[in-house]
Parts: sequence; C-alpha cells; structure tokens
Amino acid sequence: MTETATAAASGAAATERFRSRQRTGSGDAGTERVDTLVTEVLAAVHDVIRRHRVGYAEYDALKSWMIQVGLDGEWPLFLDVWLEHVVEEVASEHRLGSKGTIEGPYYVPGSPLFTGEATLPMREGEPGVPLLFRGRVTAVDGTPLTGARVEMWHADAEGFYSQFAPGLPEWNLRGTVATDERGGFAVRTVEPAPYQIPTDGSCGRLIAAAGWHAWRPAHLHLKVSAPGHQPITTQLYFRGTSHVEDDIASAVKPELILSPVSAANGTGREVTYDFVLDPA
Ligand code: MBD
Ligand code: FE
Repeated sequence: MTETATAAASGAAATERFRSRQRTGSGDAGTERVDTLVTEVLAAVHDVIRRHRVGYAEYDALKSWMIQVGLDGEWPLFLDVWLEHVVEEVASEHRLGSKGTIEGPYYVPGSPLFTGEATLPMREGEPGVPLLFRGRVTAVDGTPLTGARVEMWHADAEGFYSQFAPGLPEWNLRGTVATDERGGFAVRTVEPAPYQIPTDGSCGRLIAAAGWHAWRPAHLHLKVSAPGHQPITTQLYFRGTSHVEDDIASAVKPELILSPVSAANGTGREVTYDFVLDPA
C-alpha cells in the first residue's frame, strides 16, 4: 500500500516542527511595539474592507477559511509562502556576504553529519538527475572557514520532503557537511523537482479561488554556519527551469540561480557555489 501525501498530514507535521523550534526571543515584544504593529495591521485591513465594500458573505468566507487553515496545520505554509520573504528582506538588509532567502516550513535540524564530502541519504535508485554540488565557505575577508557546517535539504524528484510526506526514509535528501581545511565541501545528491503547494488544503483552495498558480521552482535549501559568523539560510535554483521567474513564494534572487553543467565523469550535472559569511 502506498500512502498518499495530504495537505493535512504535511501541514500537521510542519506545525508540530515549528512549535518545537520557535526562535528564541519571539513573543516577547513590549506593549508599545504590539500596540503599534497590531493597530497598523488592523487599520490596513479596515481600509481594504471599506475600499472594496466587503460584505458579510465574504467576511464569513474569510472566517471559515482561517479556521480551516489552522485545522489543516497550514499556517506555517501560508506565512512562509506569502510573508516570510519580506521579513527576510528586512533582516538581511545590511548583510555583506552571500544572499539568503526564506527558510520555508520544511527544515529539520540535526541531519546526518559528514566531513568534506557527503552523499545525501537517499533511497536505492533515488529518481532524479545526479547532482554534484561543491564550493567553499569563507569570511568576508576571504579567509577559508574550516569546520563550517553546510546543511542541505530538498524535495525529491516528485516534489516531496522527507518527514513531511509519507513513505520516505527519515533523513532522505537531508544532510550536513563540515568543510575541510580549505573551507571546501562537496555534496552528491539528485536534482529536486519543482514544488507544488498542496492542492487539497486551505492554501490550495485560496490559490484556486484567486486563479493563481501553485508552484515554487525546483530548489535546494541550505543553512551555512560557522563559529563567530552570522549563519545564513538560503535556497538555490536552476537556470531556465519552470517558475524561476514567478515563484509563488517570491524567494528567488538573481544571485541564487545556479547554472549546472554536465558532470566531468559523464553522469549527471555539477555546479560550484561559494558562501561568504558575515562576522557575528
Ligand atoms: C517549500 O518547499 C518552500 O521552500 C517554501 C518556502 C514554502 C513551501 C514549500
Ligand atoms: Fe522548499
């Protein structure tokens, strides 16, 4: 029997995951700050209601949709798709090193650790074009960072993430590699598929109701960290693949687009990408 992926199951897992690792310091904003932010958000919504003459039928539709987002566990998905990119933009305004982008709902800390070179955990005959991803991690002054951690996680060739879709090994396509004495790392994996927001959940219903598309371009997720440096959370995309130009999560930046070439050994593709970390 093959279990099928459902919005409610991946949403419940994402909600649970978020609750277990909420960033410290969240939720302790002062009274004045809460007053300012909530008052302005509400005023913006009031303005929309007045300008568009929103009626009771639409108000009730909104209420029932918001209730269902919670029941589906899709608040992490909704927020990361439609709001996180602006939070990331504000947070990274003064960064000198590599560009970051949103984390999304499917990061899991503590993936299997390798040194220098890694083949991400994958199934026998894992579908997808083999990809060799390698590079170096340095400080902004060019100093190689030995022992930096490069964490990678991504969807499989069907667009599914381990621990959020059924039937996949726990750490499938998730791993951490520590850089060598020259700051270098290499990761062998397979190229991910584009990601479709689940069509059977509340986010999918919103997308259909608004006539939008539900796609993110194929992407690799990464977190790169080293002692004494600011960690970076980013994603990398593939030049010329679908939805690089119109990501529903608005998380593509020109600096994050890879151009892999045929691998020197004749199987699959390879690409080099270097990370530069800001001082802490
Ligand atoms: C993803 O895979 C993702 O990276 C984001 C940001 C939102 C939904 C699914
Ligand atoms: Fe993703």
